[in-house]
Amino acid sequence: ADPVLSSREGEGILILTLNRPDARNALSTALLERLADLLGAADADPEIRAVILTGGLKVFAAGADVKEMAAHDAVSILADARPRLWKAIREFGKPLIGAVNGFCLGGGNELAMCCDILIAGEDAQFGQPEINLGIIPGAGGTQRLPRTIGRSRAMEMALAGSFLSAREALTFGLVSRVVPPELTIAKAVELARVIAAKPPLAVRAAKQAVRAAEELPLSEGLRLERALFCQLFATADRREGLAAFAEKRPAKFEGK
Ligand code: DAK
Repeated sequence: ADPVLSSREGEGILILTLNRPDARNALSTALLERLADLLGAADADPEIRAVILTGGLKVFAAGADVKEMAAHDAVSILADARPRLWKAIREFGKPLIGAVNGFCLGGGNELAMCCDILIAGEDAQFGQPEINLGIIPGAGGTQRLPRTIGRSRAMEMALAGSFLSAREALTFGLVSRVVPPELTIAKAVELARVIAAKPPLAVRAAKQAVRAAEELPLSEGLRLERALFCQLFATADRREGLAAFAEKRPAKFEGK
């Protein structure tokens, strides 16, 4: 079976569904490869304006495929294909909205943190249980969690393996909304539709700038913001946006 299902949802929206239900959507190398390929194709397809990533209604992902990892030794793990795949996933340039239900653990939580906006179902549970396996997070968990929810809570997750409920994840800023589980995808689609109607070059620049805030010192981040802001003055969509405002009509953006 295809480890990631892909479907179009109306104009400009793609839904990617992790599809290894028997393994709680564990992130096998084959799954990550397929996901990286699909995101690469979506990035290059001008028709696609936003992507939704979900594991369906029961589980987001139970982390790396533990059975596959058990086959690695200290040398083969160095040549592991997965870091390259994770990098490709992180570099997706269009809006990526996660719709998370059930367990979102280990690499699953790290994958959720690759999303730009997270919608959680009330039953979602977030954790980094790698410590129980004698390892630590390997796809950014120790770096992104403290930047997102703060050091003390990130330490509790990484050292004690504590889980966060959906409500806690909302309070701590890991997710932006909590809805009944059956509405996570609908809510993500609603947001994706709003974003899909915005000028795509400005959307891409906004994502790049906000993401850079996780990495750059403030002065460099402000410089990047300024450069991206000025670049957008060269776009037809910027002229259209300002003209439409002056003429009191809705803007028609073309991604140019
Ligand atoms: N990998 C492989 N199979 C898994 C799995 C996983 N992570 N999680 C569950 N499964 C499989 C189970 O083995 C079981 O298979 P069968 O026995 O039916 O063949 C089936 O899914 C159903 O699992 P359960 O019977 O356990 O189902 P429950 O609903 O009772 O429990 C659970 C669900 C998610 C709470 C539980 O399965 C669980 O605790 N799973 C393991 C969670 C975990 O430890 N996750 C962290 C994995 S470490 C890296 C990047 C990333 C990472 C590492 C390196 N690089 C780029 C280098 C990430 C590491 C991790 O994520």
